[in-house]
Amino acid sequence: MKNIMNAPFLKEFVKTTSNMYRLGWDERNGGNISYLLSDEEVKEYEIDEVIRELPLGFDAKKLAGRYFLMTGTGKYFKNCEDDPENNLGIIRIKEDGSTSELMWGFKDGGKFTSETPAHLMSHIARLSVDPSNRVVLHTHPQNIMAMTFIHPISDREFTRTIWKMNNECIIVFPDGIGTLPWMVCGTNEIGEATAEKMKQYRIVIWPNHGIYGVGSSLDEAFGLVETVEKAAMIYNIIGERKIINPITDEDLKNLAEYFNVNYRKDFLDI
Ligand code: 2HA
Ligand code: ZN
Repeated sequence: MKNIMNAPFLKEFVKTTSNMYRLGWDERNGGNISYLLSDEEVKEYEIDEVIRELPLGFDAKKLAGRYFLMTGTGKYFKNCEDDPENNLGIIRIKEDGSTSELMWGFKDGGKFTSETPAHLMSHIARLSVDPSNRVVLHTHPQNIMAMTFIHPISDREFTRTIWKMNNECIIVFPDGIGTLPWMVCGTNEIGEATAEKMKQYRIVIWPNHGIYGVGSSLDEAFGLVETVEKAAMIYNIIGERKIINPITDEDLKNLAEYFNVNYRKDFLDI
């Protein structure tokens, strides 16, 4: 059995939290990540003893037996790389679906992120449409947050604006962006609403708060979020100034067709 401290998935995970912290996206304890471990990953490392039980407070039966590496509640992204064992944990979902078992980490008595409902419910939703999904990532990027204060909150309108701020966008997320109304964070309700959106989107915006991105790897989930954030930054730089050289709906259609992506045709006025 190998020591988990050397696990490539753990190294990549903590590098991601450091990177996100340095981008200014994860102030204080802002942001959280959950990573579904594969059976091979679990077997290789010493994570087969239950340390203690942690109740979930919602039904995650569909994830029974699965292992998740997660950030801890109240923990800072800034500190994960130097001290993974206190700031992160690995839980296994019990057969009853409403309890989890701590298998590693949260050494100082901590527990999983306050956004665990949104994370696990999003895993369930994404796995139902994409069995390769592994990562749910939540963060507070500056430009996305700013944009949600001044832009209409609708899936179609938000997606259209972002698609038109960078040619890459329709190629990277042809499925578009889901948006929620403002809701109290950390609750089962926002978890359920996020997961509902995740059945059709890989990106969900929480107005005045942040964003969720998902994917089959940390790179993929992070890459989605950074692409949206870059586009939101262009939007904010342009501000009130008149756009005289726009990306048109016709341009978007041509891009999507050339790159052969299955885009939301109903989001274009064509
Ligand atoms: O706990 O990001 O949404 C940190 C958060 C809550
Ligand atoms: Zn948050």
